[in-house]
Amino acid sequence: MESNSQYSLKDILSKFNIDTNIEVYGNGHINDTYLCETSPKFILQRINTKVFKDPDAVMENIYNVTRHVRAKIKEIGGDADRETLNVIPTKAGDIYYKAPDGDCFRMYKFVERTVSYDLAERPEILTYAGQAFGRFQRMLSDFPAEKLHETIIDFHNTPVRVQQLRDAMAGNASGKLDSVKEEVDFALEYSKYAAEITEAMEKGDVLLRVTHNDTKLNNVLFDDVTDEGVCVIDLDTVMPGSVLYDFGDALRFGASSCVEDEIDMEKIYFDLTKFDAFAKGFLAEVGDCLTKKEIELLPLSALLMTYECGIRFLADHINGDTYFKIHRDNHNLDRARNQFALVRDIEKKLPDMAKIVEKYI
Ligand code: ADP
Ligand code: GN1
Ligand code: MG
Repeated sequence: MESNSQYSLKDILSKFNIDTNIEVYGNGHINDTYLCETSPKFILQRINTKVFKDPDAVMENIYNVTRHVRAKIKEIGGDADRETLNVIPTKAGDIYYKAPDGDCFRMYKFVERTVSYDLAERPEILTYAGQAFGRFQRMLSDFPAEKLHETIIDFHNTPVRVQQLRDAMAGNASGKLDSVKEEVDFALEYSKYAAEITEAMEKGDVLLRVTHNDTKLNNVLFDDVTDEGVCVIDLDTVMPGSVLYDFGDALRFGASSCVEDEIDMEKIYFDLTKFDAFAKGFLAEVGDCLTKKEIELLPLSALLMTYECGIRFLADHINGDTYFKIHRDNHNLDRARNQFALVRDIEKKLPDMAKIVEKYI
C-alpha cells in the first residue's frame, strides 16, 4: 500500500509531532497498524478507506464512544489511559490526519503491559474476554444510538451477506468459481439459517443496541501478568447492532480449537469448554438485560456469525481478494473452509450450548 503513496510515514508522524522509528504491528485483517517506538509508545494506523468509505464518520464514532467509556471508567476509579483507546490529536488539533492523496491516519496511545491472542490456550482467557466485551457493551447501554454513524451498512445482516456472495459468484472476478463448488454448495445450503437474527429484530424480539460488532479475541488486550481483559480495541464498527452479533462473533474466533486459517480440518472443532468460559464472563455482565428471544438465540448466534464470516471469506476469494488482507494464495478460501468446518460442528452442539447458557441466566 505504501509504495503508491506520495508521502513517507515520517511525514505522517510529524503531523502528530512524533519523530521515531516505526514497525508494522499486529494481526488485523483491515487497517495498517504501526508501533511507534517512542517512550511512551504510540500506535499509528492507516485507516482502510476501501472498507471504511467515510473516515470522518468512523473517527467521530470512535471519539464519542471513547469519551463516553472514559467517563464511565473514571466514575468507578479505573485507569482510563489503559482501559479504553485514547485518540491522540494531530498538531493541528484534528482527530485524524488526511494526507493530500486521501490516505487517513490516526494515532492512539499504546496500551502498555498487555498481550493479544489469536488462539486461547486456556479457557480462562475466554472468561476474561467475555467480561471485557460484556462490560464494554454495558458501558455503552446509555450511549445515544442516534449519534452513531453506521460505518458499514448491513455489516451483520446475514441475508445481505448471502446476496453479496451470490453477486460475487455472478461476477466471478477471480475466475475461481468452478474450483469452489463444494464450498458454494455448503454456503447456499446453510443459508437456511441466515434470517434467524434479522427476522427476530424486525419483530422486536431482539433489540437494537449499541454493539462492538467485531469481537475477535485479538480485539481485546489482556494484562500480561493476570490475563484479565484490559482494553477493548478496534472500534471502527461500533454501531447499532444486536448483542447476538457480539456474543456469536466472539465465539466464532475464540471458542475454536484452532486459529482462523488452520487448514487441517481434522483439528478444527468448537470447544464447549471455551464456549462455557466465554458465556460465563459475558452473561455475568449483560445477562440480566436480555430478552427471552435473545437468550434463546445465543447458541445459534455462534453458528450464524461463523457462517457469515465464512461466506464473506468465500465471496472475497471469488472476488479476487479485495477486502481482507491475505498472506498466501487461497488464504481466504482456507479461512472459509475453516469457518465452515466450525459451522458443522457448532450445529451438532447447539443443544449442549443451550444447557450451558441456562446455567448463567
Ligand atoms: P484491524 O482493524 O486491522 O484489526 P486493530 O485496531 O484491531 O486493526 O489493530 C491491530 C492489532 O494492533 C490489534 O489486534 C492489537 O494487537 C494491536 N493494537 C491496536 N491498537 C493498539 C493499542 N492502542 N495498544 C496496543 N496494541 C494495539
Ligand atoms: C476483520 O479488523 P479485524 O481483523 O479485527 C473484519 C471482521 C471479521 C474478521 C475476521 C471491519 O476483523 O468483520 O470478522 O476480520 N472487520 C471488518 O477475522 O470487516
Ligand atoms: Mg482488529
